[in-house]
Amino acid sequence: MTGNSTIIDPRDDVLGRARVTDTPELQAFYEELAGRNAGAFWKRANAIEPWEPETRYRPTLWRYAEMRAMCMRALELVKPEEAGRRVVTLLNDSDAGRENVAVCGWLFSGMQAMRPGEITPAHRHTASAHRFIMEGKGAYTVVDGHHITLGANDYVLTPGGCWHDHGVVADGEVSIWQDGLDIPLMNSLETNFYAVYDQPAQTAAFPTDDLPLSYGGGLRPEGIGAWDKPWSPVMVYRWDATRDALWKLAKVSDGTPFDGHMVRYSNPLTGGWALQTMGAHMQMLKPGFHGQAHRHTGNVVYNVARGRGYSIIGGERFDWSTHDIFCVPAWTWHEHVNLDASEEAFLFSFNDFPVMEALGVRIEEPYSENGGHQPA
Ligand code: GTQ
Repeated sequence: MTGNSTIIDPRDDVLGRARVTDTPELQAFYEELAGRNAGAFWKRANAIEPWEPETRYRPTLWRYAEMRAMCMRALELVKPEEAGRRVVTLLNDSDAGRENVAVCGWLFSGMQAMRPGEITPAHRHTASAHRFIMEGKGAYTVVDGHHITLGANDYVLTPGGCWHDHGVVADGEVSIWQDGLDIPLMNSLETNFYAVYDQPAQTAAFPTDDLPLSYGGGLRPEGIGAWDKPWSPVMVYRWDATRDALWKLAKVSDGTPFDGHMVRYSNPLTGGWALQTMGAHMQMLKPGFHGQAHRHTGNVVYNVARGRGYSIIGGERFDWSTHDIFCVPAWTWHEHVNLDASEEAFLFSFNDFPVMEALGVRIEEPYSENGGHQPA
């Protein structure tokens, strides 16, 4: 934010916007106010109440080849039982990102790496987590006693307050996940509690994969007791089923001009988001797809599930390929392009839209000029 009493935005030159010119008397007054833990609102009014959202975050991209190498270094250098979680944090390329430990806006993200036979000790926190599995074999997570197996491109929930520990079976392969958490939101709200479990790992209290097998097919099981949690009982959404759903959708629909074909990882009991604070999507861009630009409130972090292309974010081009990660900050124009002429591109993404919706501030605008495309 820039605090300034001089007019910068020409739109501010109207009644109802702060237009006070500094004088020596005012300067002295401002100093007196500052000495009393107070300030003159008009001095910063136009920055405190901008005409439209002004994000402090920048579009940022992390190349998988580089970040994967960083994860491998972390594997060599620290043990998960010492580190708690062996996570390489993704920090937005901005002061706000570094200060708030945010990938973008209200969202934290990190890349978690585990070797076969390793476990990440059980703990819980108020912050919710969800994860997108980038590579590996034999990974699993245990959430409140539910043992969930994980494969590449699966999406899994760890709702706030649930005990969770993770691991990779001894005959598995090194696994790398992208974690998303609402830590910046919980810390801003000053509501984040943390606790460690009294054993390193939970004992499974239910049959393996009981929740996805019970609730995963869009058919709701009868007679096994009501699900009374505010998150989706599916818990894990499999890549094959997600990709097939998009292929089927493309047979009967043209998709959307901005996002191509897109599915939400939803709570089948409500049709809403799978978690209360964070949402997630998988979208498919057909070969040669060039989406139109739009912008919206809320922040989005993308993981290229498969393919190659680019996105223009705030007028800047970011080329991407499989498992690159990039973010689109709030109210920033963006459009996606699949550069492959014969293969679909798949973009996984997670967002803070549930928060925007709960507060009635989910707002979207299409880019109306130039056929819907930002200037190159
Ligand atoms: O697995 O709960 O990437 O607590 C960062 C903090 C993952 C987790 C992260 C966490 C977790």
